[in-house]
Amino acid sequence: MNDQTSNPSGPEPEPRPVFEAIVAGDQERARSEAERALASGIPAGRLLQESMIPAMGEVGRLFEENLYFLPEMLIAARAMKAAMAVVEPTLQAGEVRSAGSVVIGTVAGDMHDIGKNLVATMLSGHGFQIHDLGADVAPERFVEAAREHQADVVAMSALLSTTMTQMDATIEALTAAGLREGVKVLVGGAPLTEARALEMGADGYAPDASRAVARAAELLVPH
Ligand code: B1M
Repeated sequence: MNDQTSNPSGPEPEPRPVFEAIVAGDQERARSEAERALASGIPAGRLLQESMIPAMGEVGRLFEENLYFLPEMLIAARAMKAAMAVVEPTLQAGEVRSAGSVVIGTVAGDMHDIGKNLVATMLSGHGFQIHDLGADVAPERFVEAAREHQADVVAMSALLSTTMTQMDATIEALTAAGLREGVKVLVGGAPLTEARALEMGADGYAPDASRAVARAAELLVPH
């Protein structure tokens, strides 16, 4: 793989080894360096924010500049998932009360699931009961699961500008099924904005996983 792992967009990420292992797509090293970082006392949240998420940003930059192609992006995503598996238990170790039932998925046509998984993990760590439908989830599947699990929140992720419209389609499908009044719709993902979320009729938008938790909690407070 290409060794273009510089990070021109800011200070050096800390700890550097996890960043480098993910960008290089080295699954085993990503896992062991993440374990080493946690064992050395670096908090999981910091590892995630300062090393792991910036690594995926760097992979995106390399892809945009034609230095990485689809296979490299895929291999880096696997390394990210290996490091995620190490930090997840720590992120999940939150409160245990049930904060509400959430059906979550990445919308139809979209295979990006790392951000969605992170949102699901953080929600779970804050006591939400998670029903994760995975990636490439059709509107009808969201509807079915919302009904089956009596969801309080339907949470959708999209990473492609082309798949964002599937969120509109899912909200329409929830309305057509008579479920829209009873659920809150929370959306997020890189191409989304607050304005776009409002336009599609979502109840909430969050730019990252921790704000998704805060937003989900706010949405469920009776007004
Ligand atoms: Co693709 N991809 N990808 N990709 N990929 C992006 C998204 C892209 C920005 C890269 C680039 O060009 N710079 C670009 C999209 C451009 C656009 O539409 N605007 C892109 C493209 C073009 C593509 C393909 C079309 C490439 C091709 O085939 N030619 C293709 C599409 C496949 C498909 O889905 N149908 C494709 C494929 C892939 C892989 C499969 C190889 C792989 C995904 C593997 C996987 O997820 N299992 C992949 C990857 C890894 C990326 C990048 C490099 C990293 C994404 C990621 O995991 N980020 C990405 C570049 C980038 O993001 N800079 C890129 C880390 C993750 C923690 O962040 O997902 O943003 P993110 O989630 C954040 C927030 O967005 C938010 O919180 C999360 C945590 O903070 N959030 C929510 C997310 N969901 C939320 C939901 C919420 C609230 C907040 O509430 C419910």
